[in-house]
This record gives sequence, structure tokens and C-alpha cells, in this order.
Amino acid sequence: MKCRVCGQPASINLRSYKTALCDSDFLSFFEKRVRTTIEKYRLITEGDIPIVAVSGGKDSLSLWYLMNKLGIECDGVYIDLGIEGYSDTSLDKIKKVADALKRKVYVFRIRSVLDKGIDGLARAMKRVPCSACGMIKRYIMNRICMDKGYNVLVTGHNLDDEASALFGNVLYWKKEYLWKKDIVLEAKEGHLSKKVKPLFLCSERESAAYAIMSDIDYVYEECPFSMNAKSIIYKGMLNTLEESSPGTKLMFVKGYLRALKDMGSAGETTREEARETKYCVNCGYPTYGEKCSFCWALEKFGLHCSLKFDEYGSYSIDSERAVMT
Ligand code: Q46
Ligand code: ZN
Repeated sequence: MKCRVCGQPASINLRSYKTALCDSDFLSFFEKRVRTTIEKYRLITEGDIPIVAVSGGKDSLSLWYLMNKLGIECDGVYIDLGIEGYSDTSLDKIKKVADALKRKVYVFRIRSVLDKGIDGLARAMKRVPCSACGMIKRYIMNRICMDKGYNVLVTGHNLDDEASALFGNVLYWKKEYLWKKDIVLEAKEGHLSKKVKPLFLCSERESAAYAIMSDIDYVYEECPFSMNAKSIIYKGMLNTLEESSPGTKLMFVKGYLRALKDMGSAGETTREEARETKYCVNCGYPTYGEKCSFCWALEKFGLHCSLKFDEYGSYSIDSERAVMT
């Protein structure tokens, strides 16, 4: 198998694009794809100060590295879930990339603020770990933007994540979530930061290949709580479809983005949107009731602390702005 661009031996076969590429041409292909996505969907524009949510995995570390390589300077934020043997290893990998990029990473340690790891916290909250984790991550990631002067939160959700979430939402017709999975979620001034997903159209396999070819050392293991997640079953089913019909996942999520665009502002108002008109009396975060789930949890555990972020690496955002080169 030869590289379609240079004719040298290919190292990756991209069946959904009916092409095969060598290392160097794959890196250019992947970078161009992400850059085009950022520009086409206006994920980041001049003057924005983005921050990347990093987990230590292939997607977020590849994205953080790639964005800085493209000239979109950005720091990182990591939430340490207090999972023994997993959270510290993840942070080590993140620090290595922070050193290589000379970027700052903020670290929020659940254990130091809420006095428990994610499993203990989930038990106390009578939720499953992923539900408690999702709530805390959404909250903390938003707060870092609000408190530290960033205006765009960048996440490493990839094509497989989006296709499986969409599949699950369609399967059970979860109308309250179905139309909330856009590639960009706009800010609500003073309450929510803008959120973007530049890897929306890039597969898990492609981001892993990008990390390996770029010598990015990432955590191979999945979070131990992900094992029972339904999303893994959906991903397996979609991979079977992809195997017999390459390009199916890409078609599925691209079709979704087109449908969202066609709906425009005429889209049905979901319950989720309706709820976001109310804001927490403590912190201003969107909520159903008086207080948001995070403030409620702090109160329940008798914690009235301000959020504390550790900082690793030295870099000041005051003098720099993201610029597309
Ligand atoms: S939600 Fe669940 Fe993930 Fe949180 S507890 Fe682990 S698997 S990290 S994307
Ligand atoms: Zn609150």
C-alpha cells in the first residue's frame, strides 16, 4: 500500500476517505482537517482566549498539541478525579505535554476540595460515577473560563464519541438532548462560556495515530468507570457498520450538523434550554432550582470553599491572544 500523496509506503489506511498515507502526509492531513473544521464552523476566532480540557488521553493531548502547533495558543485544564493509579498517571502525561508546549495547565483536585474521590462522591450523591463526574466536569470547566479570563472551552470529543452519543439519543428519542450536541455551543454572557469540539469529524483511530506519530505520550487505559458505559456498546455497533460501509460514522454526524443548521433558530425549544433561563443564586450557573447541583453538593458536605486550582507551568495569558496563522 502506497501513500496517495508521495508514493512512499503508507502507514495508515483511511478507508472512509478511500486513501492511504505515510506518517508525514497523515500528520498534514489531520492538521488540515482540524484547521478547516475550526475555520468552517468558526469555533475559534481572532481575539479568543481558548483553554483545552485535557484528560491525559489521546484526543485531548493531540488536540492541545495540534492547536498550539497551528498557532492557536492555549493553556490546559485537568480535573483530577482522585482515581487511584489512574489520575496521577494521567497528570504526568499532561505535564509532559505542558512542558513541551511551554503552556500552563490548571489542575482541579476533587479530593482536595470535596474531600472524596469521584467514586466516594458519587455514592454520597446517590449517583453513578459518570453522572457525578459529568456534572462536576461541566461546572469546573465552565468556572475556569469564567474565573481565569478564558472565553472558549475546547474539548477533545471525537467522531466516535459524537456518533455514539447521537445514536443513543436517537435510539431512545431523548429529545431533551438530541439537538444539544452541536459542534459549538454558544456562550451565555456572564454564565456560560462558549464550548467547541474541533475533533468532531476526526475518528478515535485518527487521533490515536496522530498522537503516536507526534510522539505524544498518552494514557492508553480508559477510565475504570467507563467499562459499563453504554457508549462503548454503541461504539462497537457503529464500528461494525463502519467495517462493512466505510464512512458511515462521518455521514451520520455530518448529516446531523446539516439538520441542525437547517433547523436554525426554528428548532424546537427543549426542556434543557428552558431550564437554562434560570441561574444559581450562589454562582450564576444555569439550574432548574434555586441552586445548581454543584453548590448543592458543596452545601450538603458542609463545604463553603472557593474553588482552588493548582497551576503547573509558567505562562501569562495577559500578553497573548489566540491568532490563526
Ligand atoms: S464520565 Fe465516567 Fe468518563 Fe468521568 S467517571 Fe470516568 S468514564 S471520566 S469520559
Ligand atoms: Zn451554583
